[in-house]
Amino acid sequence: MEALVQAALNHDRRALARLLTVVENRREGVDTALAALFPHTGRAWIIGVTGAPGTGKSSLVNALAKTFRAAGRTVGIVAVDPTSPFSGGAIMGDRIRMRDLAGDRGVFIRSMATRGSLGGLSRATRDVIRVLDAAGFEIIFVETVGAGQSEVDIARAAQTTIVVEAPGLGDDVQAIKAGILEIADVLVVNKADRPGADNTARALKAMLEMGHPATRTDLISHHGRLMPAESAPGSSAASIWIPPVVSTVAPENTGIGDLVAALEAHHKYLIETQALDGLERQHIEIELYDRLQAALMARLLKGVPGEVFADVIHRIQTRELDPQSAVDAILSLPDQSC
Ligand SMILES: Nc1nc2c(ncn2[C@@H]2O[C@H](COP(=O)(O)OP(=O)(O)O)[C@@H](O)[C@H]2O)c(=O)[nH]1
Ligand SMILES: [Mg+2]
Repeated sequence: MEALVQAALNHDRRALARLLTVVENRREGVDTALAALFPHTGRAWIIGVTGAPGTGKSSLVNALAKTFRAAGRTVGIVAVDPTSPFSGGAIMGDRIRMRDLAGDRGVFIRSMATRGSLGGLSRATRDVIRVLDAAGFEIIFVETVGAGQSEVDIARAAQTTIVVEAPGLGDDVQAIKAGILEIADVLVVNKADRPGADNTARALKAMLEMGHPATRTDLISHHGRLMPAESAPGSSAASIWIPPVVSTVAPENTGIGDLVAALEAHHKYLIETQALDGLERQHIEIELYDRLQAALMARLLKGVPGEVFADVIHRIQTRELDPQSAVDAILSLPDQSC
């Protein structure tokens, strides 16, 4: 395992692929490997790309990766699509879309397998990002389907989050519903070649103006969220970030230059306002609680026999026991180690 970690750190692509499989499937030695890698992490710029299926996320990542590669920067891509449980479909599609990047040693593409729970997926995604970060990829894109809270959580592991919309899907309304606009640092209206794109862009801008009134001095936007000015890291009038709306046609590379400029501006803003540190602290806090929760739950389940749960569930169903009393009873069982 030690040799594998060392080889991955030395940019050995086969070792990197093997290590990612170990990490993703939580094979034996995974925690040791991740611990050895950890001191090498924290250097990459992580860009989340989220939005409804078919809006053009993969096409955009492909165009962005090519642009960053042309500027000499290395790129890692992590594609997460929990809505496609069958390994063939979406992943093959992404591979084909990403073929322009194939053979470029400065790019590494990883499609996450989608088995297991979303909680497990978000943990595995975090670990995979970390491996690519340690291996020295300067920019890491994480593509997720913006369909629910878990995907939003995955997107939150990023420093810069792109929310992708496309005209004609009623996406603007869906976006508000999913609370996904809140996490946007940069909004993209892709498929700008399609009818209705201008309306979508206008609707988004109007919504942003409602949510981000630059004239209000008591609230400022931090990482796409409004918060009281005094509680935002590095707060000052200059630290207001209003997510720009960028129109693109990804397959034609239209608007990609503007999008790159918007991304760079956000990164610069994060660095100059010292928001990057605060953001990392926030991410670490969330991760720590997630891991603690998972570890405590695993420990608890190990100490409580399965029959006990079956019995307790039955007693709740027959109204002999209420759910909270059941929890208290399980936690006070003598043979569980919590
Ligand atoms: N007309 C048009 N089609 C696009 C555009 N961007 C992507 N597509 C197409 O939309 C489909 C879905 O794109 P994809 O990148 O896979 O979307 P994802 O599911 O969000 O990753 C593909 O057939 C793309 O070729 C665009 O800007 N204009
Ligand atoms: Mg995709």
